[in-house]
Amino acid sequence: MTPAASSARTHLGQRRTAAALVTGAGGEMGHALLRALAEQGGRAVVALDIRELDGPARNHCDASFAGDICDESLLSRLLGQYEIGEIYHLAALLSTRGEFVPEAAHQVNVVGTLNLLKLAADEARSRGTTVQFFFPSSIAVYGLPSLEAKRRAGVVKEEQFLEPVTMYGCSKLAGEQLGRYYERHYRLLAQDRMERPVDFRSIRFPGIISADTLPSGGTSDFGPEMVHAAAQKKPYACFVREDARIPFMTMPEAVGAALSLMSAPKESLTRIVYNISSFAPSAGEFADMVRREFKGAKISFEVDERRQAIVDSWPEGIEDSAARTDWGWKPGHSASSALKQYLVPRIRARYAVSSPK
Ligand code: AKB
Repeated sequence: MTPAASSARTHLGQRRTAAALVTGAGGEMGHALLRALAEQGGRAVVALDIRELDGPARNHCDASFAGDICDESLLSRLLGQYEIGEIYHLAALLSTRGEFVPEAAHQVNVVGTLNLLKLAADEARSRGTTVQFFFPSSIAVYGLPSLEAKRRAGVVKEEQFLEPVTMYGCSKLAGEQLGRYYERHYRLLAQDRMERPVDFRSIRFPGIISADTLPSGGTSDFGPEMVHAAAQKKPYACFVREDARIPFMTMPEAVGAALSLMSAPKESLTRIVYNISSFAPSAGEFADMVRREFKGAKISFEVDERRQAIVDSWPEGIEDSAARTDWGWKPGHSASSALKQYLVPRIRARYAVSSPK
C-alpha cells in the first residue's frame, strides 16, 4: 500500500481503502499507465483485467483482480473494499478483433463502460463527491466515406465525420456519449439526483506505438508490428498500402496526455472529448524510416483489402487545438524523433539487438 493510501468506512462500518481503479490493466496502455501511476505515487492503485496480471504489472499496483467488467458482483465486491475516487477505464476489444465478434465487442466496450460509469456514479453518491473517469477513445470514431473524402478532409475536427465503420468505433463513440450523459444528465428526472456525479474526461488516441509491448487486435498495429519485427530481424508483410496514412504517437506521450488531462483544472476544460496526435507518416514513409534505423530490415506490402478499408475510413490527421489550449497538450515527438530517441534504443535493448551499422 502506498503511504498516501487512506481509508473510509462503509455504512456497515467496514474500512475501505481509497484507491484509483485501472481496468484493462494487463493491456498495452495498462502496463504503461500502471508504471506511470506508481512513479507518481500519492494514491493506491487497484487493477482489474480479464486475465491475471503478469509480474511487472502486479508490482506496480496495490491489488489486482482478475475478472470481467460485465460481472456486476465483482464490481460491487471491489467497491466494498475500495473507495474509488478515480477510474482509468482502459478495457476494450479493438477494431480488428471486434469485426470478428461484434456483439462481444459491444458487450465489453459499451456494456462494460456503462457498468464502470454506474460504479463511478454509485461511488460518487455514497461519498458525496464527484468521481473522476478517464476514457480512452480513438480515431476509430471517425468514418470517412471514401479515400477521396479522406484525402480532401486532411486534418479533421472533433465533431466531423462521426460515422464509424467498425463496431469498435461505434462503441467508442457510444462510450463518449455515455460519459457525457453520466457527467451532465444522469438520472435527469430523479428527485434525489446528484449534480455531476462523474467528472468524465476522454482523449481520442491515434495509433499508439510502444517500445515495450506489442498490440493485438487493432488495425493501427501495422506501425508497431513493423518496428518490432525489424528489431528482431524478422521479415514483415505490412497489411496496408504504402500510401496509407493515419496519425500515431508513442506510448509515453499517450500516458502522459492521460495524466495531464486528469490533473487539469475542470474550469479550463471546454470539452468532454479531446483529439490529440503527434505524427502521421504514410506506411511507406514509416517503412523507409525503419529500414534506415535497422539496416537490412525486410518490409514488404501485402495488402489485406478489408483491414485497408478500415484504415481508409480513419482520418490522415486530427485537429488538436482544443487540447493544446485547454490543458497544454503538445506532441513530444515527430516520427523521426519517436524512432531515433524512443523506439529504436528501447526496442534494441529489449531484443538485445546490436546496431548493424
Ligand atoms: C485499433 O487499431 O483498433 C486501435 C485504435 C486506433 O484505437 N489501436
